[in-house]
Amino acid sequence: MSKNVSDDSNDSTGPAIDRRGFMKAGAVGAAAAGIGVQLNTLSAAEDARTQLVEHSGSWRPSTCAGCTSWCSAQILVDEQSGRALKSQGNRRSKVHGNNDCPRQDLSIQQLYDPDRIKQPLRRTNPEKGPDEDPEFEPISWEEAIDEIADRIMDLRETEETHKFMITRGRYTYLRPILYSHVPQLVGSPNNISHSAICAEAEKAGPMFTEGEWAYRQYDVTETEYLIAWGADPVSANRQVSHYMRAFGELLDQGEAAVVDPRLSSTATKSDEWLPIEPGTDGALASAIAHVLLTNGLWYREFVGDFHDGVNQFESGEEIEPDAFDESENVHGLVEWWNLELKDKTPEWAHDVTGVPVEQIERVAQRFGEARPHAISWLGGGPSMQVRGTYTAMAVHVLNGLVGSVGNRGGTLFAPESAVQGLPGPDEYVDEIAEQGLAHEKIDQRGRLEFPALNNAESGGGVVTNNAADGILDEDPNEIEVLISYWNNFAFSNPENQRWLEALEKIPFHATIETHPSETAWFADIVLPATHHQFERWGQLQSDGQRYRSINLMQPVLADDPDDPEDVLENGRTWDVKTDETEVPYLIAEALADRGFDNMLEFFEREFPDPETGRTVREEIPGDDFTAREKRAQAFSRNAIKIRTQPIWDPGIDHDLGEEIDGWETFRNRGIWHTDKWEYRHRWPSEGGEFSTDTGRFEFYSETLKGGLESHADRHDTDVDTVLDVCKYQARTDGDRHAFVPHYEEPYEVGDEDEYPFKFVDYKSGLNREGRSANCTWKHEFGDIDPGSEPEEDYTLINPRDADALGIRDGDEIRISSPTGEIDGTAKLWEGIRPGTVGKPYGNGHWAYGTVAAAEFGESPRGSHNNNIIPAEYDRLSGSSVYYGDIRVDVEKR
Ligand SMILES: Nc1nc2c(c(=O)[nH]1)N[C@H]1C(S)=C(S)[C@@H](COP(=O)(O)OP(=O)(O)OC[C@H]3O[C@@H](n4cnc5c(=O)[nH]c(N)nc54)[C@H](O)[C@@H]3O)O[C@H]1N2
Ligand SMILES: Nc1nc2c(c(=O)[nH]1)N[C@H]1C(S)=C(S)[C@@H](COP(=O)(O)OP(=O)(O)OC[C@H]3O[C@@H](n4cnc5c(=O)[nH]c(N)nc54)[C@H](O)[C@@H]3O)O[C@H]1N2
Ligand code: SF4
Ligand SMILES: [Mo]
Repeated sequence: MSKNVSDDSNDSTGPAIDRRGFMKAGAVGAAAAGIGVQLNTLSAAEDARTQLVEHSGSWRPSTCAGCTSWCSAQILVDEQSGRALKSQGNRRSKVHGNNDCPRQDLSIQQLYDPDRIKQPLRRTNPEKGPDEDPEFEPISWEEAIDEIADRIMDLRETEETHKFMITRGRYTYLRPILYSHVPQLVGSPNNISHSAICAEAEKAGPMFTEGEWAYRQYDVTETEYLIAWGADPVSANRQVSHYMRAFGELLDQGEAAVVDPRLSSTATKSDEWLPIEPGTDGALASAIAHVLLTNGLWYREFVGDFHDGVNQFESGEEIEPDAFDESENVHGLVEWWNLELKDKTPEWAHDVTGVPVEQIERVAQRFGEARPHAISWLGGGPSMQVRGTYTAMAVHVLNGLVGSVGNRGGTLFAPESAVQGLPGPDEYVDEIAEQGLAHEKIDQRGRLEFPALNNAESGGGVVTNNAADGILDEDPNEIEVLISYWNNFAFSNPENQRWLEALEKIPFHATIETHPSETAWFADIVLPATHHQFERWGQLQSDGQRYRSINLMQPVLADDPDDPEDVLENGRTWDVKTDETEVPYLIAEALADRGFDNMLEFFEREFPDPETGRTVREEIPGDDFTAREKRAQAFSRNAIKIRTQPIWDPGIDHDLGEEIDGWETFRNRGIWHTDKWEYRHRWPSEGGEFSTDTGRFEFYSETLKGGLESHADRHDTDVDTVLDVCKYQARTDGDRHAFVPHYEEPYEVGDEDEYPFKFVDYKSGLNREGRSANCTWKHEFGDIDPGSEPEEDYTLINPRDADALGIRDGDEIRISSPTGEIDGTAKLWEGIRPGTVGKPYGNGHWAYGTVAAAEFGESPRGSHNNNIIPAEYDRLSGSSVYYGDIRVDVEKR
């Protein structure tokens, strides 16, 4: 893949663009992007048009972060105009190859979106609120950075640096610089990520069984049976680009079942759909485990067997612990059976879940017969619920029973890769910062009611959404200066109304974004961000096909991405900068102007170019702002070279994967692969070890026990009190045992009589997390989601329920919960379980752009699910809750 060396690609960065403030940007459709790509290239292979265009273009690698698959991409850049024409999977990728998903094509619309923020803006209306037009005025980067530096200096001078806060959403692995180093050097513990509104509860499943706080990869091309629980891998979840294609192969050699109250895209292609009552997955999982054991379908090589080889698992019967010889791989099978499973028959589960007995038996039987090549695939649906940690355990533990953990055709983690951590700023932290850092965090993690047991550590994880309450209640303290980036917390958090109030309250807020989001609406300074896929340095990774690939993001629109000047001149559509690197570098220079130079010292000394050894100041001297801007870009490039150095520097030995002979080769490929995951290597019987407290796969979780006990000790109380305060039913003795995977009843918000339905939120196949709302194609092709139609924001209702309510197709309806109400349009559809209503996430923007909103700044397009989803938590993981627990009423308007 050679780099474009065309001479004339420098002179055009696009058509004449309205450079006024974003509030004034007019409505312009996709055509205004001025590019020749039509939607018939969506996800297409290299068709005639592409081939034609290729004559004048070159493919340049970068990475798509349209979802957490983080696919390696190759982008066709037209040499005449310097414009990106098309983006598709990087053919070098061993994870997904040339494949991508339809969302990748939307990235081009995002890049050239005429509603993007094009230059820094300053608020002139001092009042903040949804109805207050910010009246932004354009300012220069220098003015904007100065203003931020002044506000940080105010906090430094009064020694109140803990009143500084950073929020981040999506990221690249250059994230420590702005997210961790900046607050550490300024002196604030308040860096709040979006992780707990994303999928942390899901990680609790593998954590408290295998000791891995991580997502899995699934060996689908080798599997014989797959159960997907509230995950929709051909449309959402992770590594969609790979699974979309591999799903066909899976169906050739095996079977798939989907557990979901909604007929998802994956369910439409599967052998079985189990339309479960929301919030009851734990019951189904326990019943499947019950059938696996009573029918003798566990994988003996992994789990062990009875002394005499005779199966003693019988419904309702306890087992003597020493009747069973556990293998050295596992811990606590008999305890789990005795404490949870023995009475969890398919009949019992049918009453709880509504899934037919025969279907439960059949799916369990087929899953067990496929052992050890059988996958229990956990998504956010069953786990992002008030009692989701236990459901996550109940679902994931099935992989242990059938011996598919780390095994062929099972669930795998990622092999270790050769990237390295960035240098840390410890030596540059001064006394003022130290005292600021000693304060409690604004999300209150670690308090009795928020264990957030990331890696089984009390307060180890974030409680994203609770930071709004922390800000509003000034508990533990007031927040005076906020920098937010790559997130839209005013929209993306459940019961998001609280974030509107919190943002209203913060005296100074700067945000770094591509779009004029709801969050930006409350900002004092808006900084235009580079688009991650086309305009900046960064690194992400993909896991699949037993590999981890390390994927580079680079400013592909520039001819020489290594040259800061070229990147600044030609690599960007507008006057944009990179959140994670350039903005903090410029802030550091401005802080040094004001007498606080620790940050600049750190950036300059610790981030030399690893090839030349030069610091950014040696490379680009001078003190005018233009020199600073170039240094900021050089800093960005150095940071990514440092992060990836072991991959491309032949002087650094590793035996972790591919060998690459230099930076330029790596840059031109844009991707590096680990060696393949070795099956079974973590099994103690094969000389390995799990990362749990016992080193074994835990059916009885000593790891959770340890985490809970240390949290209880910290608060001078006992585990049962912790569980009670945190709204779990589990106790250290009794029916629902705290240390084994088990079923807990859904914790419901709202009274059943008043709110007879359950709400099913889901991700649209064209939602790029929250970021494609202003793409016309997202709306135009809305029928990609089963049950939906183009341009509409439908609420799915089962015809039986609609009939009882007198609601017909297309009727205007109102959906209310204890938290709020939203309007919708009814779509009668059999593919949603009776008693539930479904609605995709992502509509209801009143800002973000002229496509996303009905009238920008005035009225929403469609309606917003987070208005009716209450701010509840799975407190063991800190996660926000979207599923299973949300009761609503539906009426005709
Ligand atoms: N298309 C698309 N893909 C994406 C993203 C995107 O925005 N769009 N975002 C990415 C991100 S950031 C993440 S974190 C992942 C998350 O990916 P997933 O974990 O796969 O998705 P969620 O949206 O969390 O899960 C919602 C699913 O659970 C179902 N569901 C709801 N309630 C229940 C229940 O009680 N039980 C069961 N069994 N199912 C239930 C819903 O119908 C829906 O299918 O997706 C990534 N992939
Ligand atoms: N009801 C409901 N709520 C959800 C979800 C759901 O399924 N249902 N999904 C949840 C999940 S899984 C997640 S991960 C969160 C995501 O929520 P957040 O982390 O808040 O992120 P988004 O809403 O995706 O981010 C949007 C912001 O990023 C900016 N942006 C877009 N591209 C770029 C870029 O390249 N660089 C920079 N600097 N900014 C950019 C845009 O201006 C926009 O304001 O939402 C969660 N909220
Ligand atoms: S699966 Fe996600 S990361 Fe991959 S191409 Fe699609 S949107 Fe981009
Ligand atoms: Mo997410």
